[in-house]
Amino acid sequence: MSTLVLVGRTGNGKSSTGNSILGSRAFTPRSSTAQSVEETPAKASNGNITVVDGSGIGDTGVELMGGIDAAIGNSEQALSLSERIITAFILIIKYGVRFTKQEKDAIDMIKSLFGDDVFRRWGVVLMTHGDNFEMDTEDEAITFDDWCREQTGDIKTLFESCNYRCVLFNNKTSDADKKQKQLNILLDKVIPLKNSPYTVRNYQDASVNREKLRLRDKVPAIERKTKSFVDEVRNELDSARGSLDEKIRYFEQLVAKVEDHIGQLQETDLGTGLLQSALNELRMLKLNINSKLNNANHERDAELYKREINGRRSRPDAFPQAVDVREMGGQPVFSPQFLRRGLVFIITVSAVLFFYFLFSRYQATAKA
Ligand SMILES: Nc1nc2c(ncn2[C@@H]2O[C@H](COP(=O)(O)OP(=O)(O)OP(=O)(O)O)[C@@H](O)[C@H]2O)c(=O)[nH]1
Ligand SMILES: [Mg+2]
Repeated sequence: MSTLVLVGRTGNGKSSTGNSILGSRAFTPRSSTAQSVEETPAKASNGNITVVDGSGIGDTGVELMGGIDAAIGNSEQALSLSERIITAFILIIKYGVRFTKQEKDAIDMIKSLFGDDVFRRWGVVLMTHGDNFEMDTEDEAITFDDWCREQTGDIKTLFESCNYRCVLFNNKTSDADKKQKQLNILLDKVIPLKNSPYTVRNYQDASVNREKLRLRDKVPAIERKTKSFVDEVRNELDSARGSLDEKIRYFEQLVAKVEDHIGQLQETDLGTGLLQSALNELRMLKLNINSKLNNANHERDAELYKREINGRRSRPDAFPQAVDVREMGGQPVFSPQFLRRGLVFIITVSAVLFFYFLFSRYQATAKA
């Protein structure tokens, strides 16, 4: 029994390939003009082959209907339809179309859903529109295998990653032999993978990938929310009123609020670095508030000091203030001792001069 899950971008030919594998019209391919027919995975079997048409698994960008949550839901459904054992993931891409960034994004998306090594261990690249290949190589003797080996760039990387398990399908052919031959080539590539199929365990191992995918989806919204939080706090910061003490308390509350926000974002980031720019904005804001807080603290210290000095000057016992001045490294100029000693000095000098004057008058009178 083999279970094949067909994944790839919308319109690449998943449903048509499913029908070619099963030899019936089990799935409804879209008409060339219409939009996707199936929007969620569907399953059909024939004999010992089960095919899960993984509709919606591999869509990205504008094709991603219902967002990441829907894509993850589709991957869960594909796993449960497969009865939790998948023999191979068949990546459907179109032959003859440039391998674009969208194709690469689709591959990354499938890796995020099922695990980084999903193609390396269980992947087969199936190129539809084999009829175009036949037309393109009509005049050349080149096999599809040779063509694959000649490729360069991103598509080469893809082929290498699944060890050149590549198959070409023409879903439009009515040639029964051709149909059987291409199916046999596919099954030959799939059979060796049966030894170690993809299980629920592998799906669980990829849960971190899926969480990161969810996070990536939320980044723009988180950044928007952070920006409005930062703007709001900046406004509050600029319009802070009240006494210095009140302002300081307020700034401290804001710092705590921003730190709280940073902690939450760091947890949400899951070490991916996806929220780095939002985190940087918050860190800048924190620096900003801290610098205002420091200024306010200095201002308050200066004010307290001034108030203390003024308070002491205005008291009757203001002189002892001089002691404080000395404590600060200065010298007291008019301390009480200084004044007392000065007074004694002046009185003593005046007394000496007075007695000297009396003495000289006495001598002058005596001579006369
Ligand atoms: N010429 C040619 N057309 C193909 C081939 N395979 C698929 N198509 C056409 O490609 C279109 C899309 O094929 P679908 O099988 O509906 O593709 P899908 O991946 O199931 O698309 P969604 O279900 O919308 O995701 C249809 O018109 C098919 O007829 C092929 O091998 N050759
Ligand atoms: Mg389809």
